[in-house]
Amino acid sequence: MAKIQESATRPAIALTIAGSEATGGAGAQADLKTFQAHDVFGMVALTCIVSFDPKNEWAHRFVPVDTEVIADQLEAQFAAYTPDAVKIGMLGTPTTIETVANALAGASLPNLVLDPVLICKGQEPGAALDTDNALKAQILPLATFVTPNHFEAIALSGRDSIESVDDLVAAAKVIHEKSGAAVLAKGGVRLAGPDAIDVFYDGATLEILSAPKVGEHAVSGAGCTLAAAVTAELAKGATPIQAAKSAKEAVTAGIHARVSSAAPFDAVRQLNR
Ligand code: PXL
Repeated sequence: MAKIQESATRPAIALTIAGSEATGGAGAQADLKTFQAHDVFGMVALTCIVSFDPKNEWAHRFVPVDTEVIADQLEAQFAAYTPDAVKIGMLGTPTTIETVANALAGASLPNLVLDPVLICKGQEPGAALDTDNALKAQILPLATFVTPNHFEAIALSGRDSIESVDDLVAAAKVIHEKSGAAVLAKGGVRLAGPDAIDVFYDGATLEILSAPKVGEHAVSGAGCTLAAAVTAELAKGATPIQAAKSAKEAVTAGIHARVSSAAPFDAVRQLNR
C-alpha cells in the first residue's frame, strides 16, 4: 500500500485502555470525546462492555472483551503509533489487568494516567474487590499520574474513611508514596461543604483545587472526563499540575453543560477547549 505523498501531520496522540459504557456518559466514549475536545488524536483499546439494565435499577451488565482481542488491539496501536500519553480506565478483571500490564511493560510510555476504576456509580463496592489487588500490584507501579475518586482513594491509601480535606490530603500523600506518581485525589460531591475539592500532590507540589459544587449529585462520566483531560493535556506537553488544573476547569464546564438523562444520573458533556 502506497501512502499519499503529501505532508502528514503528527498531532498529540493519546490512547485510552477502557470499557465501553453504551449510553456514552462514561468509559471509552467519554475518553474519546474528551481527547477530541482537547484537540488530541485519540485511540481506544476496549477492555469490556458495560450495558446498564433499566429493568433492574440500572445495574451494570458487564461483559469482558477476550484477552487475546485486548492484546491484539494494543499490538496494532503500539505498532502504528507511540502515544504521547496513555489513560487506563476500567479494566474489570484480574486477567484483563495482567494482559494490559504485559503490553505496557513492553512499551516505553512517557505519561501513563491511571483512573483506578474500582466501582462505578450505583455499583456495590464488593463487586470490585477482586480486581483491587491486581490493579495495585500490576498497574499502579507503572502509573505516572493517578486519579482516584473518593472510594478508590480509600482503597488505595488503606484509610478507614475520607471525610475532610485533610483526610483527602493524607490519602493523596500515601498514594504518592506507594506509587511514585502524581496524584489527583477527587473529593467531588462526597465531601461535605459547598465546594467540589480535589487534591493534587506529586511529592513536591501540594495544591487544593476547588470549584463550587454544581448540585449535590454525582454526574456520570465526570471522573473519566477528568482523567482523560489530564491525559490529553499531558499529551500536549503540559506539566502534571497544569494538566490537573485545566482538566478540573474542563470538567466543571462539562458538568454545567450536562446532558439530562432518564437514567438516575445525568451525563457530563465534553465542550471544546
Ligand atoms: O465512571 C466509571 C466507568 C468507567 N468505565 C466504564 C463504566 C463506568 C461507569 O459506569 O461503565 C466502562
